[in-house]
Amino acid sequence: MIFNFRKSPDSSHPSALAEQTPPAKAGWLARLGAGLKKSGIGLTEVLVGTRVDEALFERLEDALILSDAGVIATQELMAGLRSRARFEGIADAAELKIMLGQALLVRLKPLEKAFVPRRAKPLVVMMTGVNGAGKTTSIGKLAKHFQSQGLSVLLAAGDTFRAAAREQLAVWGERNGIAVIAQEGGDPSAVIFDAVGAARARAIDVMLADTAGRLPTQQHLMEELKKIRRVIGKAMADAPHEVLLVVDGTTGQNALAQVRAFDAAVGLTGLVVTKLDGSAKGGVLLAIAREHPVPIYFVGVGEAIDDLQPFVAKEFVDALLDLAP
Ligand SMILES: Nc1nc2c(ncn2[C@@H]2O[C@H](COP(=O)(O)OP(=O)(O)O)[C@@H](O)[C@H]2O)c(=O)[nH]1
Ligand SMILES: [Mg+2]
Repeated sequence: MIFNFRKSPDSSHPSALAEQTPPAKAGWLARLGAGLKKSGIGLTEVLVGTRVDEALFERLEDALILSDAGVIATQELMAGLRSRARFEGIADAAELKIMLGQALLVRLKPLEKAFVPRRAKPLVVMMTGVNGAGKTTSIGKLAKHFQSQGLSVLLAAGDTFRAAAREQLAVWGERNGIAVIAQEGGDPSAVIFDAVGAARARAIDVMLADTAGRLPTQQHLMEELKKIRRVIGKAMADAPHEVLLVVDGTTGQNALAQVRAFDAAVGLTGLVVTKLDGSAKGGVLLAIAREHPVPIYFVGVGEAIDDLQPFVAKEFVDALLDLAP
């Protein structure tokens, strides 16, 4: 099973998983592919033609823009592709597709980074993002992911705005035998501060802190997020060890604005990109790579518990272009 691969540090890198495709994995790759194919309507169908000519390049350029790759990233990619196709005398669309895949991989590979637990005890992970991005769901999935690696997990219900968010976490905790630190209403910093203390006292391996959704334009809420980060640092030096932004993969170019704003406010260490199963906007990862690169630790490809997987650039590109793995 794929989780066993992650036990030793060397084979823990996601690309170690890319070499083989166990059955469980084939399922979620198919979902990633099915979602991305919606953006691929352009990308794959454009490249079905026979001849490589200017019209094909133009259709490809449009398709990249429509998938939310962004104008600058698209233009750079196209310039490289055109000159390479000319230089190598590429006349066949299938060859061009392979070239495009290579070009995308070169750009997305730097975003691939393995999430390394066990570097601190507890490893304190703060989850941020706008409403509905998938923060709370991702915490549940990550809790399961870490538990299956033999790590103990504790959750902090730092979304004190919505009682439902607390309930949602409590259900998760109950189902998986994980303690959840929560308070009725109150200050999110205080809840998370307490949770760090509890995690230390209980010798927990990974502590995941939920936070309320907020928009980058809501200044006071962004200030609150900074405060949460500072207070975590008071509960444990070096913490938070990870500050993750959860972005909804279907929001397209707006995701880039979120990456910029949350990074400026709290210093992001990584991204979780959710809902790629429903996305026609997979190109936005290219825009992030070009404009404001932050490592992508995990991608979400569905609502079920195993639908959060380490980001592997090669898999993403193969799914985007419908290339056989
Ligand atoms: N299809 C799909 N839905 C997701 C994914 N991740 C989260 N969701 C759904 O998105 C909705 C909002 O998630 P939630 O975790 O409550 O968002 P939060 O406000 O950021 O905490 C829920 O209905 C989730 O089931 C994903 O990868 N794929
Ligand atoms: Mg939530």
